[in-house]
Order: sequence, then structure tokens, then C-alpha cells
Amino acid sequence: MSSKPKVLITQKVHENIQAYLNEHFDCTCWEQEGVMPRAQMLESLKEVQGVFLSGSPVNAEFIEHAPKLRAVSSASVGYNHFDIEAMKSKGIIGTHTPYVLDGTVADLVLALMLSAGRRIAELDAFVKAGKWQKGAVKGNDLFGMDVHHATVGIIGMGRIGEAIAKRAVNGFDMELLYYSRSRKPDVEELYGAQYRSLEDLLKESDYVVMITPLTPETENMIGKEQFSLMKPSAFFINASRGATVDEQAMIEALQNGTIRGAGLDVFQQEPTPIDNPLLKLPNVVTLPHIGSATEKTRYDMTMLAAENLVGALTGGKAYIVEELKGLVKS
Ligand code: 8YV
Repeated sequence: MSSKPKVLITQKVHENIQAYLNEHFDCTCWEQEGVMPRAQMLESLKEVQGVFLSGSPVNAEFIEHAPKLRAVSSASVGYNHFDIEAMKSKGIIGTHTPYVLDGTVADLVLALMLSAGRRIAELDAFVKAGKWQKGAVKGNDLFGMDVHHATVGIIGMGRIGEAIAKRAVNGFDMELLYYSRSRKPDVEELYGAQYRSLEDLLKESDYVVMITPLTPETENMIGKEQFSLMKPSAFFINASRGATVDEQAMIEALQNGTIRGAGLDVFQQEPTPIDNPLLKLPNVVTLPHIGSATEKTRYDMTMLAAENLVGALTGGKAYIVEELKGLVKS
């Protein structure tokens, strides 16, 4: 019988990463594309000490099915799918994958700002629909808003926020405002970032960027009142989690001209239903939650998640999420 810890791998991973996991663990793996169906996942938890997953909820139901569970490793930086209290009560460690995706997500945020501000997706559809004809375009029909030298307000100045700040200031000469749980003297010094209250940030920014983790404090942080503070010429960008925003209030703000447009990588429900009114609005750029989705970054995240699982189950190095660090004695 194998003396290696038993673990469940709920998605197919690169062969190198699988080989690394096999060296350390007795693995039960989902071999097909996509993620192991929930019912099967729950049935497979009985004997395992560790689980590798991405966004699947680790809640009371999950934990009830896993009496031997000691660690869950998520291949994501966000961990709002962890029920922290339930995990704490059973002493289950949770790990995530910070750092390796910062630049990739920051690139996408700049792409959303450019795409919304310069109307890239809308005008691409315009050309392809054969509407770019002599005499058909009048006055400022095709004009958008500059990104360079505009004011960007970043909500959530963590590692990804800082990578966005760097690009916005060094690449686009933007004015930088931020709102965060704590002041970031380094970011203020390096990029001239100015701290603002949430209200003032919303009032002063041309591009408002949401990049805060989803927590009880940030859930529905932006709603009708907050949109009404924004400039009618401003754009709202969300690459954090859909639930940080009251989506209905955002739809209304976009439909009635309270704000000019939006660039969204995340939605309240994912995949977002095809009848979501956001999908009908020309002033909204929508993406299917691809912030970290490049081959290299997803490989790096998956490798880091595998290393975290090894570290968590063998007392080695692991990126344990902040709220669960106390479970490990140093
Ligand atoms: C994840 C993300 O890959 O890291 C995160 O928090 O949002 C993405 O990069 C995705 O959530 C995995 O399900």
C-alpha cells in the first residue's frame, strides 16, 4: 500500500505538473476536459487529505464529505469560494496562487480600459458589419475617450493593483488615485498615487478600476449611489469578482447615461446568462473571466498550486490564505 498522502485533483493538469504531483501523492484525478462534476467530487473526498481545485466552493457540504481533509489548494489568487469559518473549525489549510498572475491580469485591465474608452469591440463589429461606408459616418460618431493622461482610480491596491498602477503611470502617463484597506506608501512614492476616500475617487476618476478581493466588506460595494457619484463621461472596469458590484444598478447606470461605459471580465453569475441586458449594450465590453488566462500564467498558477499542496501537506512552503495562516504553527 502507498504511504503517500491521498489527494484529489479535480481538473486535468499539464503532464509535468501531474508527474510532480505523482511523486508526492497517491492521486485520484479527473482526466477529462473541464472540472470534475460536483457530485463526483463530493463522492471522491472520503479518503483524501488534500484537494487541488480552482473555483469550486469549499463549504460545509464539501467538508462534511471529507473527514480526513487537511489542505485545499486553489489555482487562483481569489479565494472567495473558501468558507473560511468552516475550514478553520476543522483545521483545514487553504492555499492560493498570488504573484504569478499579477502582470497578466494587469495587462487585461489596461486592455479593457483601452477597449471601452476607444470603443474597440463596438467599432470592430461596426466595420465587420459593413457599416464603414463613405458618407455613413458623421461628425464625432466614432470618437472615444483617451486613456493616456486620464485619471484612473483603482479600488483595491494589492499586488495586481500595483501592477496596473505601474502600467497606467509608466505606460500611459495617467493620474493615479486609489482606495484600499490600507495606505500604500511604496505605491505613492513609486507612481505618485494619491489616496482618496471611495466617494472622492468615484467623483474624480475617468476610469474606475475594481480589483479588490470579494469579502463580506466588498460585496456590493458599488451600487446605485456609487455610480451616481461617477462622471457621466467615466468608464467602470471590473476584473475582480462580479459580486463586488450591484449588477442591476450597473445596468441602469449604463442604460441611462449615468456613466459612459464599462469593461467587464466578471459577472454576478458565471457564465453570465445570455439574456443579461449587459450583453446588449454597445458601450459595454464583456469578457468570459479571462483575467489570468494565458498559457504561461495558467501553467505557473497550476504549478504553484501543486507546490502549495505539497508544502501544506508536508510542512513545507505554501501560500496559505491570510485568514488561515494561524492554523499552522511556526
Ligand atoms: C482564476 C481568478 O484562474 O485567480 C483568480 O482569482 O479569478 C482567475 O485567475 C479563476 O478564478 C479560476 O477559477
